[in-house]
Amino acid sequence: MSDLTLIIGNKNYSSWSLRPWLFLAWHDIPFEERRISLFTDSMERDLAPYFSDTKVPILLDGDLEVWDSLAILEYLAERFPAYHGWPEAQPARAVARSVSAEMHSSFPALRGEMPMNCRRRFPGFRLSEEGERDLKRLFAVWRYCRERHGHGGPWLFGTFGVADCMYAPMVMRLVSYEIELDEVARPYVETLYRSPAIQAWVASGRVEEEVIEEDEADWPSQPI
Ligand SMILES: N[C@@H](CCC(=O)N[C@@H](CS)C(=O)NCC(=O)O)C(=O)O
Repeated sequence: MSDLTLIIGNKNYSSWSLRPWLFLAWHDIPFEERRISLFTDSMERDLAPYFSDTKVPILLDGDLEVWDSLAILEYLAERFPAYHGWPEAQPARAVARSVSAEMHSSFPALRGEMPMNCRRRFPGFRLSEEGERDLKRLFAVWRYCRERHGHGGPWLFGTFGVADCMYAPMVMRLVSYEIELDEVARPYVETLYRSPAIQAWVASGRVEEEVIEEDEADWPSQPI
């Protein structure tokens, strides 16, 4: 049994929260979900008891606090080894760590221009030149993983793992902003987006009422 609590932000917007939430939900690991409303008057008060500098996600495991989405996923992979968060083969594991770290530290234009927004669609959306460069790199990363390490299943490293959780918010963005996909990205995006865990997240995001203006892209949109 586990005694886990995951503190997350608004499901519509909080891309960082989605990553560890997905690992827990995917594997049916029991956890308490505590949602705080980002960038509201209550946020500072709600997060004050924690060391994580007023940011989510935060994982509580008994007395232990773990913060930062990648660190939480690392912890969950260790805590639940049966789920093989990282690939078993060392070369694949090294690449999975590389692409997860790259997701954590890179793709600034895609993040900035396409904030995660699960409940809206942005028909005709256009990226800047920097955004297009990031997108090309994203597709190259997925192709590299799928072609070299993706045998045995539809996920980046064959079976579902930490790298898929790290890239899940990108999948959400590609769907919301109706980005044209190549032949590797298309089945990957469809498989992840249609999964019950992601659909449950989207359903919760849809009924949230808060609007965070700075996370609303400057492009005409419509509800899903
Ligand atoms: N690197 C951190 C980033 C966490 C982060 O920036 N979370 C956002 C919500 S998605 C947040 O809490 N923002 C509040 C703030 O910046 O004050 C992680 O991966 O967990």
